[in-house]
Amino acid sequence: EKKRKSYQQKIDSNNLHSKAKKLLEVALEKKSNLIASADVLTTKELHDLAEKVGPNIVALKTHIDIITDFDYDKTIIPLIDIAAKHNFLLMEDRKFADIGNTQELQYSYGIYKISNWADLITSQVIGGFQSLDFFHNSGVIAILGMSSAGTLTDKNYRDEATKIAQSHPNVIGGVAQNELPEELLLFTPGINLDTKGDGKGQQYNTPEHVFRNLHTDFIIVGRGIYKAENPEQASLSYKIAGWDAYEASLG
Ligand code: 5IU
Repeated sequence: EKKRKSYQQKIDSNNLHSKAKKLLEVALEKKSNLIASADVLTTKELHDLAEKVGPNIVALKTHIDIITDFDYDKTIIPLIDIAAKHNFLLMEDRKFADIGNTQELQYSYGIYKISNWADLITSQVIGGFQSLDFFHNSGVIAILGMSSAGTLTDKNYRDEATKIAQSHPNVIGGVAQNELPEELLLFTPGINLDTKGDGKGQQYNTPEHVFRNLHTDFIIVGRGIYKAENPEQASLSYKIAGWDAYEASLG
């Protein structure tokens, strides 16, 4: 069986993006590879969740456009403070999918001003290599494959998308359900310890499965944590499951 690289080996590799380095350092410091997906609808829920799970995560993934009472000063400024306090990164799952010029505007303007605060952003690469040129302040995580049933990200698409991700200096990794070239960090959503699906197309695997078979670097967990009776405890369980699975995958 092919051996995976450790987080320390990845930190020591050449030309590492500063945000990838930071993420890997936080992982080693906190013994966590857990990213909590905060798919909640209010500023208060977002901040409460961030405070509860903060000690156990390397990053909090947001869909900032679903916050119904969004206000930059009330939503983002305290979130930045919570992230600093608990030492985690902010990852905006924006999934940009347009030409470079439009993405540049969406990244920095409007009410969300993502470039001000997001350490990491997700982007489709369907607009081609140059569409990623403007994401200067964040590490880009390219969408290469999806976890949902019937996704159009077939092998041909994934291979071509992966080539763009590998060659673009702004890209630190990809979201996928397959193993990636080892210079790209692999982020895997569709993780749940208790259920196989959500009846809306989502398909779940366990941390053990994705570390062993895909050599994942980071697991992304949404409802498994924020819908749990005790999100703090659930984040600890996923943190431990993720770290144990990582260590086991080192062989
Ligand atoms: N997400 C996926 N699958 C994907 C991609 C993104 O689930 O292939 I690309 C997002 C959607 C949601 C989170 O924000 O990850 C997973 O949430 P649940 O753990 O609640 O299913």
